[in-house]
Amino acid sequence: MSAGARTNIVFVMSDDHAAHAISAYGSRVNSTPNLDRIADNGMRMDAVFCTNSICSPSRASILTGTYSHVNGVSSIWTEMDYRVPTFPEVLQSAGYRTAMFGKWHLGESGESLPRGFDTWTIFPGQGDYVDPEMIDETGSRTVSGYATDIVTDLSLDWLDSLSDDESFCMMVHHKAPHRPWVPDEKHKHLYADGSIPEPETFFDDNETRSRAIRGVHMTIADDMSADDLKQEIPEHLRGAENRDARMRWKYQIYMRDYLQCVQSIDDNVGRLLDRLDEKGLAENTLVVYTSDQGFFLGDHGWFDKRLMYDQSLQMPMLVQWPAEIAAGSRCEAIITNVDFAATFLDACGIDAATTLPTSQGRSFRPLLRGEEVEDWADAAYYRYWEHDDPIHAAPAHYGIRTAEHKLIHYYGAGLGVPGASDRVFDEEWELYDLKADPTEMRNVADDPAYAAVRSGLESKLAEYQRRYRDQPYRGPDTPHPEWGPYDSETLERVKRVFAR
Ligand SMILES: [Ca+2]
Repeated sequence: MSAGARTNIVFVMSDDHAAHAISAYGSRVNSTPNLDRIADNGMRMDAVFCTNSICSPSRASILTGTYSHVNGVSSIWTEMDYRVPTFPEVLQSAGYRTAMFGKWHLGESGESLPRGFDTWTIFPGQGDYVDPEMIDETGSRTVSGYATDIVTDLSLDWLDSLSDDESFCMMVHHKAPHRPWVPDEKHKHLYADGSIPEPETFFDDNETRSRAIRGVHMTIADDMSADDLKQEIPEHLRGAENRDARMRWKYQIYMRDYLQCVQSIDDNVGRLLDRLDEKGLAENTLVVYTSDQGFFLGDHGWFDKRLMYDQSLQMPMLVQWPAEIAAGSRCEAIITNVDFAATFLDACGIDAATTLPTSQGRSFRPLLRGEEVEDWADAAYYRYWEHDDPIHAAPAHYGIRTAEHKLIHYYGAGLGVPGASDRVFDEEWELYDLKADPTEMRNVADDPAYAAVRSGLESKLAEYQRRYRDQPYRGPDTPHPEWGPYDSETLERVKRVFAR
């Protein structure tokens, strides 16, 4: 087959990069000219949502096209076990050259390592920013340099090794800008202290939210540690009376480091785009830039993710594919990470329904071409399983997001998921009117004026749970029927990590 006959895929995914730290999305805090190039060359997607806002589960959903309750990767303490297959396995069996570089975070036991790739080189676990250890099929080694550069170098070398007649799928997974936000030396002059605007919801008192949410350990003021900041908190900023000043001081350091990490991603995406241009591959290559989920950048006073509010729920998604996508286009259709696998196979001319029958997603290739799809989903279903983990204390919940509203049910139990606690909370609900209240400041779940809206959304939630074969909460003593028993080794590993 000659070059250009089949579509290539370059999938670049960072870790915890929120859309509101990309200038193509109107960022107030930074500028990302190379990421913006993808949007200018192609499409900015405005309503792409993760289905479980945390690293490992999002990655498993992307690879398999399934929800956490189907693929079994429900928390960061679960691993890929390939109970359902992945789209790279399908592409490889269809003759594609396939590669995976960077953050895997789906386990390093023999059973959980990458499959379906001709070659792979990954960080163990979360990976390190500087001189990281990396593993491949031959073992482990330390690689000198900065992680984002290294992952890009590996990717460029592999691209150069391909012959002209080979179609390929390359997954480029950056560690950045995940905690602990260690920038490259060459970006440390950027974002001078005090220069970064605070979000408008920075001092949200979360007054109308559920009790479980008011108890999360994700506040910049009280939960961001000296380790996170790489320095001690000064004496004059300690204590309850100095909370606001302490929060402002921490925010500047946190965001400076985070945005400096993002800047390295932007530089390196530029290198990758340049190479595709130089090699004449750009026209027929679907280039995707996304992140495994969003992140709170001081929004509502928080950092981290997990929750169903938009800053965490939304995945940035910029795509270029000149052969099919009009330059400078936009898409507002609701899409989830479960839809990626079917779409990528479709883009390569492969029918997902027959090759990846376990997929729960739907190809959005027609939307990339700018076509209207009359019966496209009008909501995204979400479920966070890692209930009340000892570090973040974020409650388990599920919910539904439409273009106008968001309904969330904090059902308050871990149901035996690895990493979840066995504390049971009261059941609580939240409802947000995204048109009247786009920053989700006012929970109207119990407002009589929204009774009909809530009832409609509860029906839609039930409909989507049936569609994706998930089960509603039936009490703390009724484990989810889809869960297989987790092996004792996994459970022991969870206990060891939390004991540290
Ligand atoms: Ca992540």
